[in-house]
Amino acid sequence: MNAPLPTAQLRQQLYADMSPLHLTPLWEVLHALVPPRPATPCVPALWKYDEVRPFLMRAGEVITAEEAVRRVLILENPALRGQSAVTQSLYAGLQLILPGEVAPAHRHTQSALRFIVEGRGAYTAVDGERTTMQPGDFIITPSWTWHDHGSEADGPVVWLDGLDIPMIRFLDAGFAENSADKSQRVTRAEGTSFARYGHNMVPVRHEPPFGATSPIFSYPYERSREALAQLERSEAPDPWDGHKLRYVNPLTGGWTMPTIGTFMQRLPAGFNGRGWRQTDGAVYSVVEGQGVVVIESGEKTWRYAFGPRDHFVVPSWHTARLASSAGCVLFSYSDRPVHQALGIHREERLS
Ligand code: GTQ
Repeated sequence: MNAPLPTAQLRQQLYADMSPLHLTPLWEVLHALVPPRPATPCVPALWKYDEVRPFLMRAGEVITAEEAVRRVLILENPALRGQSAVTQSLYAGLQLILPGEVAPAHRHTQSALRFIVEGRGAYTAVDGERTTMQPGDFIITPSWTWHDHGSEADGPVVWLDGLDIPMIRFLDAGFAENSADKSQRVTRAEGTSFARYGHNMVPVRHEPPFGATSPIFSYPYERSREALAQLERSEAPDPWDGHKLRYVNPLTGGWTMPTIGTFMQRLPAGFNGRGWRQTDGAVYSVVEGQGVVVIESGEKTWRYAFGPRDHFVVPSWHTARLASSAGCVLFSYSDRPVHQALGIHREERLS
């Protein structure tokens, strides 16, 4: 009689025998599938604008906006190379447009934001209305709206593109098409959507033009900056965030887009913030001033000194704190609307 095989061997035999039927034992992977806390593969990263800009300008020499369709350098999370992702759910890139160029009209189910980083005078057109870009403006391209970009500026214009590309890929819900027209025909005067929806009033009879997305597609920096400056004069900063506001859809009070939440915050001079962590990984674009972000996870610590036009990413459930000796303004975006819609958003503020 043969001795019974050891359990470990029996298990390995079972795995091997059932593998051709595409069957896998849960108990070997359960811990990783249902982790006690988020264990993102993403890592923190910083892109210094001074280091990135020369490559953007070189891109401007080797390809036109039209040829590239979108002349963008993707900010890839160092731990997700090749995936065109800055976090598991979000995309970030820096787009360059040079004087006289056009990035041709197309539309897609992915939602996009533009945050203007350098230069002024380029435009983006959304469903027939153009908006001129100024540094610090937050502009959105709602899902499935026609959009093209162009420039009548006299120098390069660079903006941060934030899209939900990895999320839509995950859902296998991406559609796109190109327009027959390179540039859209302008059907509404610039400023129309802001006049209709941007002043705490809305037209008496209206249909939300962009479904679940805000009807305002450009939120000028002038307004956000003034609001934050006023708050800084009139009240104490939040110990974690400084003075932080979230951009809203004026029709609902909710997020400007269904998949991406956006924020702008002012850290007053001498701010030394407390740490927090949240499930939504966030991308930051530094608008003005200087500061430091310290990010921690497990035994690891990252410390980034940042200045204007730098970008950094704080991954899910990493502890972060912000400090600024001279004061600064930060724009950021994350997938928080999705976490909240699913009822899984968590945030912890450390004392
Ligand atoms: O401007 O439409 O960075 O479709 C990536 C995909 C920008 C855009 C990106 C896009 C766009």
